[in-house]
Amino acid sequence: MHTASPNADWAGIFRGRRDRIRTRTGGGLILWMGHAPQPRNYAANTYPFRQNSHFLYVTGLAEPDLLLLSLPEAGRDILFGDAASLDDIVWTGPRPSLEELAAAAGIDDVRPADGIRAVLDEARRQGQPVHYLPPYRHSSVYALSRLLGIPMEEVGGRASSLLMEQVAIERSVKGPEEVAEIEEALGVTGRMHRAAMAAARPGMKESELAGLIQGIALAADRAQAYDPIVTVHGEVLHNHSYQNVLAAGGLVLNDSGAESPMGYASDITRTFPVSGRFSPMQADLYRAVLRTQLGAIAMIRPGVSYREVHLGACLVLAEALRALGLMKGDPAAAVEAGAHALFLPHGIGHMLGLDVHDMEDLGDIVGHGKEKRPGQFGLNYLRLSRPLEAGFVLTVEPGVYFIPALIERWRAEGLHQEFLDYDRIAALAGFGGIRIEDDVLVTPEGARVLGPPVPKTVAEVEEACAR
Ligand SMILES: [Mn+2]
Repeated sequence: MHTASPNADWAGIFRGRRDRIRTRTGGGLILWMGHAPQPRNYAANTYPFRQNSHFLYVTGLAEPDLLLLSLPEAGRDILFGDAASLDDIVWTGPRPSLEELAAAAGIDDVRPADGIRAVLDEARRQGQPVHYLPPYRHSSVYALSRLLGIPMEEVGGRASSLLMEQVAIERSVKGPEEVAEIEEALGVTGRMHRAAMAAARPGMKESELAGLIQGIALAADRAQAYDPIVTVHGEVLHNHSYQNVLAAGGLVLNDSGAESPMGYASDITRTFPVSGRFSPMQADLYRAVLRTQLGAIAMIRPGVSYREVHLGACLVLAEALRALGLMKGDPAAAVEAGAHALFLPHGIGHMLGLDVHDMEDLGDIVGHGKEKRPGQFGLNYLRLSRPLEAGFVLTVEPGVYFIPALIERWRAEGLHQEFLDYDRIAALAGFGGIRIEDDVLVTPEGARVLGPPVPKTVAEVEEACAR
């Protein structure tokens, strides 16, 4: 059971979420699939358990092997699960009863797990639709196939697009209790980032820094919201190996975040000098990224699309890179052509919530609505492009990367020569990458950067690295 934010009426909040989604889905049953434990190398040796985020959203229950059925009538939800056996209690200790779990989630009706088949069979006999979300774990595909009597290969395609849309709408706008969770997680995350800056030394391995920051989360009894990126090769966007040695004069990119007690993610990136002081070129490029990030945050308000924010930020970056002699020509024309994507091939950010890429399992409807994704290199990686609404929580994470393979390819193809100074760019091929990322709430007036401040200006970062 959860322990956070004791002042919030969580049972009422969960019931409200279920009722709104039920009403908007308009008839039929909704089958909410909780996660089963995931075996690692044999059945009893499992990965750390993480509940399905949608199930967490409508129940708050982080225990494995639970299913929830929302019936069409208002307020009627049934929690299915099995009480702990004596063996379970001997090996893993006493657990809250299903009745206690249900009460914490605002559910009145609790039944044994095998009782769900009868309810579903009856619904199908009456011709009622059963809505469910697209599963992304094989165990859920298998369970849905058995429960609904449909072949496994058809389970994904028969997921309810109506339910997907309604869940996306409901989960996109964060309530104050959710923002509080994210900010709570950011408290731990801020400590992780400060510790990495203070501890980095030439000769250390990336794994030592990665262990240090994960230890801070573990000591606070928190999971990582995702595998942290702690690397001297910041230009590898999702680099998950920790084998390199920190070299004097180099940079470290740290993209890491803890989860809150209720499972909300935080997602912060900072880039800092191994030796504690940026070189002049590092400082120039760092300031270019920072100006881009602050420019993007200043553009955020309800009604503006995140695609506009992305393109506006790219223009700030192109202007800064032209001032540094890496780009040339008209910055607006360069951005329109997509030339800046050599340095920034990803989107400016994504939704954040119970998932670090919130609801990415629901596909493009979350970030793009009914619009099609753009095809241009760079723009095609946008995770979020749709108009913003108050209550959205987003990451704002521009970067500058020198990706040798990409530079070589573009240069060989003569791509965007009128906007790129390839000689100067090639000279920086071993530079690595810089990214600066914060988590931001869209407010009625604009935007608020969430959580306690993490060192961000050149002076603040060097101060935090001081020894
Ligand atoms: Mn991110």
